[in-house]
Amino acid sequence: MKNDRHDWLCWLRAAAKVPMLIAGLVFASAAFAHVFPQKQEPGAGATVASPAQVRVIFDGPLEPSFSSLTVTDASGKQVNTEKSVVDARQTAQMSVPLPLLGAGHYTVHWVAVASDGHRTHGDYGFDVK
Ligand SMILES: [Cu+2]
Repeated sequence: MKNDRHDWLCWLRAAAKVPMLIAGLVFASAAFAHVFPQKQEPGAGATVASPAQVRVIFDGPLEPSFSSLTVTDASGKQVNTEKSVVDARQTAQMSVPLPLLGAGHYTVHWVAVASDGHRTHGDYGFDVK
């Protein structure tokens, strides 16, 4: 009887670990599937002379057809006239060429679709002096 009870408790202890294990796996796979900016040029919050382009390097490869960068001025008007492109060789890198920008605050909106289809998005600002 004593042994039976011990086995039951061991089983219960082992079973209690299963949800934690599943949660850990889900978290790990979710973290792996989503890409986020690692480096931005110009940097977030930077004040620069009118940049020729905005370039964002992500922490994983991007799906070129669904990922994008758009740049808007302080009034919300889009200033990039050309579409952003994902670098064919470095697929974690995306850039958009810019026309000459006047002084002011600009916002970069990024949409990053990872190669497995997971989508993340965000924005950040920089200033042109
Ligand atoms: Cu996802």
